[in-house]
Amino acid sequence: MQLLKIIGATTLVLAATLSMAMAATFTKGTVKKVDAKAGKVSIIHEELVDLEMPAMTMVFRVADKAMLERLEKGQDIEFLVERIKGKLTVVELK
Ligand SMILES: [Cu+2]
Repeated sequence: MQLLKIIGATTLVLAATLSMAMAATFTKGTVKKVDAKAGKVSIIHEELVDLEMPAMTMVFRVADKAMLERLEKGQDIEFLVERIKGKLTVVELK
């Protein structure tokens, strides 16, 4: 029983890793506002293909606040978004 649980958990981890690797589609956007205190950035983004989200302006969290130091208003970026604990989060910047 314990072994089955371990196999199940391992399979889940593998599946998650695989889906992350497959979901690595960068999206283009323009920084509208950086909120360093809140650890958030507002981005005018193109379609988020992996999330089936049309182009719009919205606020994202960032996986690491240090990312915000690389961002400034008006900057054109390419970024990777993941849903972390239900919140859309910028996990990578080009
Ligand atoms: Cu959006």
